[in-house]
Amino acid sequence: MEKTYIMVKPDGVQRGLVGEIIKRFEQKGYQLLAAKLAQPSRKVLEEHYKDLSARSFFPSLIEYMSSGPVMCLVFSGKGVVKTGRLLLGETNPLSSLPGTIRGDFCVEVGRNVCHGSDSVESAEREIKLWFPEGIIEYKRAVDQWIYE
Ligand code: YYY
Ligand code: MG
Repeated sequence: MEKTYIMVKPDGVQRGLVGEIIKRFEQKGYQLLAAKLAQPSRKVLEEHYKDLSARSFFPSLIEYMSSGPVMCLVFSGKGVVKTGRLLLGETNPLSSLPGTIRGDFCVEVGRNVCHGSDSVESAEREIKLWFPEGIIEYKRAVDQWIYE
C-alpha cells in the first residue's frame, strides 16, 4: 500500500494541532503507521529540504523548522500521497481552500503548519530519513469497510 510522510511543523505542535491533523487523515480512511515527536537536527532538516537549498527562503525555513519539536507521521492508503497533499492544501495558506488544513489553520507560507510528501519517491526518501529505525505494518479490521 502507498505511504506518505506527514509532519506537523513546530507551529502546528505549539498550537495544539497534532490531534486535529492526525484526525483528518484517520477520518479519511488512512492508516497511521508511525508517529514520533522529535526535535529535528539542522542536518536532517537540510537533507529533508535539500531540493530547496538554493532558494532565498532556505535559511529562514531551516530556522523555523528547528525552532521546536515536530510530529513525524507516516500514513498509508490508496492514493495517500496525492490526496494527502489535497488534505493539506496549497503551500501558501492564503491560496488554500477552507476545509483543508492550511486553509483552516494558518495564513503565512512560512508558518504553514504541516508538511506532506509530494511524490511516492519523495515519500520513500523522507520515511527513511525520519524513521531510520524502520516502521511497522499491521492489519486493520476496518479496511474491509473502506476498500471494496
Ligand atoms: O511541499 P510544500 O510544503 O507545499 O512546499 P515546498 O515548495 O516544498 O516548500 C517547502 C516549504 O518551504 C513550504 O512548506 C514553506 C517554505 N516556503 C517558503 O517559506 N516560501 C516559499 N516561497 C516557498 C516555500
Ligand atoms: Mg514540498
